[in-house]
This record gives sequence, C-alpha cells and structure tokens, in this order.
Amino acid sequence: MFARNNKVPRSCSRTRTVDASSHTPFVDPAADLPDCISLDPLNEDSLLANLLSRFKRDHIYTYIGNILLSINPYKPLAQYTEQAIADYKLRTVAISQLPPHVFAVADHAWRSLRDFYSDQVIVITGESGSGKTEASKLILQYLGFATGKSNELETVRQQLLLCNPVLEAFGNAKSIHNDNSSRFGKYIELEFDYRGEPVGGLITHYLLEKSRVTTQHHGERNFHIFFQLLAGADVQLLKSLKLQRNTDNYLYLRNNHSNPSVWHQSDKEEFLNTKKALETVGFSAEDIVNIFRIVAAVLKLGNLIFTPVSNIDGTEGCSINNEYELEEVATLLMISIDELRSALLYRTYSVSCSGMDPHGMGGVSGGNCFSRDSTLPSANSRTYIGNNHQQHQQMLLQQQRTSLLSTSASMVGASMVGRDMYQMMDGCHGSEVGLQVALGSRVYQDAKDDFVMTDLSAAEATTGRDALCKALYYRLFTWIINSINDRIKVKQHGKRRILSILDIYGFENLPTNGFEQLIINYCNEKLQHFVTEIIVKEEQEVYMQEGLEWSPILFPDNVAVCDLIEKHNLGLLAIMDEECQRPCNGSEDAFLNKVGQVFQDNTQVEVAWGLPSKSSDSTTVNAFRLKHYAGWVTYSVNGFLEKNSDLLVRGLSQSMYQCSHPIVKELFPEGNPRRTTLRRPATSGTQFKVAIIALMRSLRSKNPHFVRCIKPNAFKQPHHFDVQTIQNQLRYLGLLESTQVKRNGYAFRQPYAWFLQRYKMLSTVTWPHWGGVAIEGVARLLRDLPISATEYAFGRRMLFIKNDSTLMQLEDFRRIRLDDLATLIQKTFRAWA
Ligand code: AOV
Ligand code: MG
Repeated sequence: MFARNNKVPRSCSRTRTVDASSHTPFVDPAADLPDCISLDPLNEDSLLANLLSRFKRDHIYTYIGNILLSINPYKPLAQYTEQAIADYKLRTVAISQLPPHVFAVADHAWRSLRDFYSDQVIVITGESGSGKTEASKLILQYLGFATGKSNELETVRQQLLLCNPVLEAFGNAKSIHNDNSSRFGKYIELEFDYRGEPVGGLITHYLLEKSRVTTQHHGERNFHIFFQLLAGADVQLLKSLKLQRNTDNYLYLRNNHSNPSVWHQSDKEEFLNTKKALETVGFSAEDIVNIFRIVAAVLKLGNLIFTPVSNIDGTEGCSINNEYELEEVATLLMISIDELRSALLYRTYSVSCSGMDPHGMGGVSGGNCFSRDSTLPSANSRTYIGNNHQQHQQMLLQQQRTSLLSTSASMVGASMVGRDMYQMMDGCHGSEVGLQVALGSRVYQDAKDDFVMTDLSAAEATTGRDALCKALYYRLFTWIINSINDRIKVKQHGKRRILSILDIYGFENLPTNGFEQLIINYCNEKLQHFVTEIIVKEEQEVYMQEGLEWSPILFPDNVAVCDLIEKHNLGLLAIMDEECQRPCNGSEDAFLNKVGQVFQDNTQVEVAWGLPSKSSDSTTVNAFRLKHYAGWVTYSVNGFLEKNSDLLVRGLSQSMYQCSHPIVKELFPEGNPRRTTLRRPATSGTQFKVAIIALMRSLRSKNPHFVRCIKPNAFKQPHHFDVQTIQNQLRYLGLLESTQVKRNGYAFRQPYAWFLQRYKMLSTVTWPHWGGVAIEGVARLLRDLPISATEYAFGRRMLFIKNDSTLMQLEDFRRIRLDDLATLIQKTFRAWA
C-alpha cells in the first residue's frame, strides 16, 4: 500500500527528473503495487509514485484493472523469454500471482476469443516512441508461440510473425522521437478457428508518410529499406541494381541538416532479416529483386538534376544533366529512356470531348501530385497541340530529334503561352465553344484523345520527379502489403473469429508540423475518443442504467476537436478539400483565411500569419494551432493542398504503365491510355477519414483490451523517469479517472441468461436445467461457488464481475467440470457396452 506520509509533494512532482537507477526519497520503495486500483489514497501523486517505484525495478507493466500500462524501458529486458510465454500460457499459478505483462493481455484476449468465441481487439495507444510497436510485436510473438504447433499451421504462423520485419523495413524510419518510428498505421486482424488456432490474417495499413521519401525533418532519416539495401546487399546485387554503397551518393538519403546518412551497423543485419522475412512470407527470388529494383530506381531518380534551357522563342524548358542516371533508371524500370525522359520534361494535357482534364492527372488513387500552382505550365513555356496518341508519339520522337531550342511550327496547331492556355482551359472546363475559340476547330472536332503538350521548367520537372518517386514508393508499399495479404489470407472454410491488434503512429508534436502530423494526430484524437468513451463514459452509463450505486467521474471529452477536424462541410478536412477542388485558385492562404473565418469563435483553433520558421532563420510560415487532447500543436500550412490532392500527372503515370517491369506496370493502372475515367479520386484527407471511420466501426464491433504506452523521457534514455513528461501523459490520457472508474467498477458483465447458460454445470441446483427466473438461478449458482460476494453485483438485467481473475477462475472451474462430465459420460457408455 502506498504510505500516506510518503506522498509526492505536488511542487516537486512538476519539475523533477528522477534517475530511476538510484534510490531517492521521492517514493517509498515498498510501494510497488501491480494494480493501481489498490492504491490508497488514489490520486495523481500516488499513481506517479507507484509507477516510479515499479520502473526502478524494471517492472515496466502495471495494471489499472484490465488496462495495461507500459512504460518504455529503453533497454532490453529479460522478461520476454519462451519460459515467460509458457508461464502465462500454462498458468501453474493463478494469473493474479503472475506479474502484469503484455503477454497476459495477449493471453486474455486469445482465451476470450476461444472461450467466448467472440471477436477481440487489442488497442495499443501512446505517443510517438512510447513502445506501441514493440508491444504489438510481443503480442504477436506470444500468440505465435502460445497457440498450437501443428504442422499445417506452422506456415501461417511463420508468415504472420514475419510480416512485421517487412513492414518495418518499408514503413518505419528514424524520427526525432523514435529511431524506429512507424510512419503508417497498422491494423492486423488474425483469424482463428474454433480451437483457437491461427488460420490466417489480414493487414490494413493507414496512410504511409510518403513525403519522407524525398524530404526528412532535421535529424531524421528516410525509410529503413534504403539504408538496409545499401549496407546489406552483396556486391553483385548492388551492381545489378546500379547502386553504390555510400549513402552520400543519393540526394534522398542526404539530410542536409544532420548526419543521418551514415548507416547504422544494424542496417546491414537488418537487410538480411528483411530479405529472409520476404522469402518466408512467400515472395519469390524474382519478386524480391523486382522490389529492390524499384527501391533502387527511386534512389536514382532522386539524383536526376534538371537544368533550365531557354528556347529560341523565349520560352523556358529544361534538360537532364546526368543522363547516365536516367539511362540506369530506365533499365531498372524496363522502359525506353526516351519515353521516361519525355514524361519527366514535358507535360501533356488531355482535351478530349468528354470534358477536359486540366491537370492532366486522370483518375489516380495514390501517389503525390504537383501543387496546384506548380501544375500550371510556367508562364513562358512552349505549348504543342496534337490530337491523337500516335501523333503524340511521333511528336515526342521528333522533339528528341530536333533541338529543344527550336520550335517546330508544323507541330503547333495553335500557339499560345502556356499559362494563358491553361487558365483558358480551366475557365471553360472543356466547353466546346471555349476550346474551339482558343484552339481552332481542327484540334477539337475529332477529339477522342486530343492533347496539349508543354515544356516544364527545371523546378516543375524536379517537383514531378519527386512526385513520381513518392508514388512509386507508396504504391510499392501497398503492393507488398496486398501481396502479403494474399499469402496470409484464410484458405480453409468454416467459422472463424478475429483477434485484431491496432498499432498506429503515435501523437506527434515536432518543431515543424505539416499535413502528415495533422493526419497522425487526427487519428490519435479518434482513438483517444474511442478509449475514453469505452473506459470512462460508457462504462459509467451502464452502471447507472443498471441501477448500481455509482458516483459519476468526469473526464474531458475530445469530441469537439474530432468534429473540428472531420465535420462534414465545415471541418478542417472539408475546408482543405474545398480549396483543392478549385480549378486553379486554391491556395494555402485562402485555406488559412477560411479556417480563420469558420473557427473565429472557437477557442481550440488559432490562425497565425508569418510565424518565424523553425527550420530557417529568415523565412516565415503561415500556420494554424490546434488544441489537441495532448496539447497545442502548430501546423504550418505549407504543402497542405498538394499533399491533400495527392495526384500524379497523367504523363508520368502513363510512362510507368509503359514499363515492362512486372510490378511497376501493375502499380499505375490509370496510366493505361485506354482508361477513360477522368473522375478525380478522393483527396488523401478524405480517404483517411473514411478509413478511420471504418476502423472505429471495426473496433466497436469487438471486445476491446487496452495497452496504454507511456514514454518516460524525451531523450530515448533508459533509467530516466521524467516526472513532468509522465505526469503530462497521465493527465491527457485520463489515467487517474480511468483508475477511479476501474477501482469502483467491474471488469465483466453479461445478461443473467447468458451467465446461467455458461456456468450452470457448476452447481447441482442449476445443472442440467434451471426452471426458474434467470437472476435467481445465477444467485443460487454463485452461492455454491467459492467466490467472495464482493466480487460481483446484481444489476437490473446483468451480472457484474469485479475482476478479470474471478472470470478466469470461473472459466477454469467450468473447464474442469466439463472434463469431469465428459469422463463420466464415457465411463457410462463403456459400462453399457
Ligand atoms: P512507438 O511504436 O510507440 O512509436 P516503439 O515501439 O517503436 O514506439 O518503441 C521505441 C523504442 O523503444 C524501440 O525501438 C525500443 O528501442 C524501445 N522499446 C519500446 N518498448 C520496449 C520494451 N518493451 N523493451 C525494450 N525496449 C523497448 V511511433 O511508431 O514513433 O508512435 O510512430
Ligand atoms: Mg510504432
């Protein structure tokens, strides 16, 4: 019990950093309770003190009822051995005598699935670097070892265990908060048969932070796989991929602000793990090389340098400085170098009679886009007009033959300065009259596949190159996950139940936050809402509805911030979409203006113009600030619209579709010239919102288990228990309130009829049948069992059980009794025979 006189003084608890390896008078070392609901008194100080006391002994796990708190130790611990798994699986002692552990959560979820045959979900939350991904891996490890070992399931088990290294190699990166930060959200649904054996699974991923492919924040790295490949590939593989080992040779790996380009020793080993994992998951040697060819192509595309070229008619274009890199990229992607060069240097606009596609983007479901301003051909670029695909190809060939500095009048059906042309197109939206006036009837009349072509400036070509690399990488990532899903999907028929594990990117507040952080933090808001609804709000509502004695415990609700972001028409995402849908007037300033107007009376949003930039001394940024559940975050709007639009210009997707590389072709279906749809896909923000709403629906449909991860300090250091950092997390996660609810509340509840049906064999009064009212049967049954009356309560319709351990005890009684009955029946049969 926590001693009253050793209570943490509030004043020091706000500022202290405690070296957890040393003894301090901060807390009574004896106060080391595995479940915080037993603390007396229960308050923030005693909660903190108990956590510190346990942390000092490497007891990083603590219960709050059936919620598991996990504090990142930032050092390897000896508590994840096969023996530990066996302890939790075999339970030679009562579960309450085993220390709190993430294995216990995994075990409880799995037993609940098997025993109650209902879907379960383990929701892991916490800020970036708090230990969510490690927890999810330990849960998978437990489920992998603890479930049966039949040969038929061995492959499934191995595949499920080994998809993680693959996902981490392609989807994780070093961030300032975490050296192995997940840059995507991951929802793994494991399917089990009636025996509780794994039979397959499905991985859903949420919005990979693909902007990292081309730019990284100060002190951060690109995705691990780039470094792993360069460090770990043998000389032959490197040669075949046309790569050099030194990361400094690649622009995308050279972060100017820091020195992360030096690969870590572990990258080399990790490469072998990733390759092995790819093989075990079922990728063929050919698939693996094809995957690495794309990774290599991204690195080499990133090295292309575009130099401005002045045309003799005064317009501006560009050429590629290092053609040898282009040639190697073309070889890797298996595409003609001319085709690739044209896609990178020129822009083609479709002007088909079904309506014009002013952005030349077509329907694209992934990839990045040019910002709407940079989509425009530069004001002084040349424009070519033609009217069918063949003519287009001829034109490209002729361009390559003739000097870029000359204009071939025969190719130009009408002459117009690019930006004017573009604006005209936008204005008329493909209207026949408008186009005929501008282009002349020849271009438009038989227009099935008409097009306009312009030179790109060096800056535009660079933006295009980056957009292509982000699209290639993101789509490769999606392709890998889809391929894994094909391999791990359930092949057997029959009834199945699901145990899901949710591991998303944690809440982030960086020196400079952008679109990605808004998406990440929106996701965290939704999860925070889900968790507090279930743990604090709904639970209390049920107690009151059921007539149990209850004093309400209040906890601030974050529904207002969720609404502010996702509200139909008037949320931040909707305002962003509205700007993105403007033909060419959409701008980040206009977006920010609208945010200021819509939320002028809202105290949770602030708009700020001209803030000094954190990444550069002289520049300023326009931003808005949001008051999240975890504190205020300032978002610079720079790049918001481009990232939200998430489109790739048509010429680039068409060129990728032309590749003979077997995977790349598949990644860009919209590049098929025969595909006619011009419908714009939903924006990134909207796609994410739809996915998150579906995720919340899925979470709600399952029985939840919670792991709440806590970060002990901001320096990734072991033995450092930073009181303020932890106190802040305890507060915004509402852990004191959760403890109060759990302390006074109940871990389990079920209607009387259900309870009676399940446990009727435990009493001769209720077995084999109870003829009376269910509630009375349950009361008789409980009276016959060695369970303390303080462990349960009778509601109007349901029986409430205080602790999970009591439920587990009931399950154990049931299993023993059923075994006895089975033996008895067998004996009786034998006697008859
Ligand atoms: P995260 O998933 O919560 O962050 P991780 O699970 O990647 O955080 O943990 C960050 C690092 O902390 C790991 O790489 C380990 O070095 C260490 N760590 C975490 N848990 C443990 C543990 N139980 N034992 C030992 N070390 C641990 V993010 O993905 O950034 O939100 O987006
Ligand atoms: Mg993670």
